Amino acid sequence: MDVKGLIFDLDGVIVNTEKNHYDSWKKIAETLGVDYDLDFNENLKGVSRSKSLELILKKGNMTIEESKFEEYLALKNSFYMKSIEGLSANDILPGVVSTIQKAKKLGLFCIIGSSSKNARLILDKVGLLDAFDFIVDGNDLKSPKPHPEVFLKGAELAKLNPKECIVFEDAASGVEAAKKGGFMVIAVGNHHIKDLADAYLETLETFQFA
Ligand code: B16
Ligand code: MG
Repeated sequence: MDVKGLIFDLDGVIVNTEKNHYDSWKKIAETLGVDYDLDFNENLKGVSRSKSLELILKKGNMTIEESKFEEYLALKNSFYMKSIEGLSANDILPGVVSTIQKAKKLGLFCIIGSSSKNARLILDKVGLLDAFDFIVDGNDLKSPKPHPEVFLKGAELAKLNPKECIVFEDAASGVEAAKKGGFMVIAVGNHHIKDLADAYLETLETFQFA
């Protein structure tokens, strides 16, 4: 395959922020009286903020009014914002910086494909906002993961065909999105999705440019 672009998911691939999302959703679930654990959290990885709350409500067999729904979304984001106050370059996951540097030397596009509406803020905090040629995030999407829109938009911005890109993902919804879009996808750092992707890496440190 003639690879011309690398598309990286953000939370869980570039930065170690999945723990922050987990802690914030756990607090919301507990407020709602819904059991929340790491296994259930796998369903929320890569999924939009509102879809995540829908899944928690469904688990608890609950419905709430629209205004309450919006309040919980805002509350979750305020917990999350508080938890990432101290985020810095120390939170960049292993192998990320060297992979980007190598890709640039080889003339490959580096693209972010994230469901998060906070993607630019996170990248700024860790000093990687200028490291990517294109950023597609939750603010740009009509259909979030597992729909392929996020990755198709990223490839399109670089004028690339999906077959010319590799997607790196840590979530089942992201792997599904990449596959639906016709991308090769490498799962990173999450054993739960090892068998869903085309390949698996414990960290980006072991990524080999062919
Ligand atoms: P926000 P990714 C996703 O980011 C996270 O995996 C997921 O846990 C989160 O709910 C979603 O972004 C929305 O994030 O509330 O910040 O808009 O993994 O696609 O980079
Ligand atoms: Mg992710």
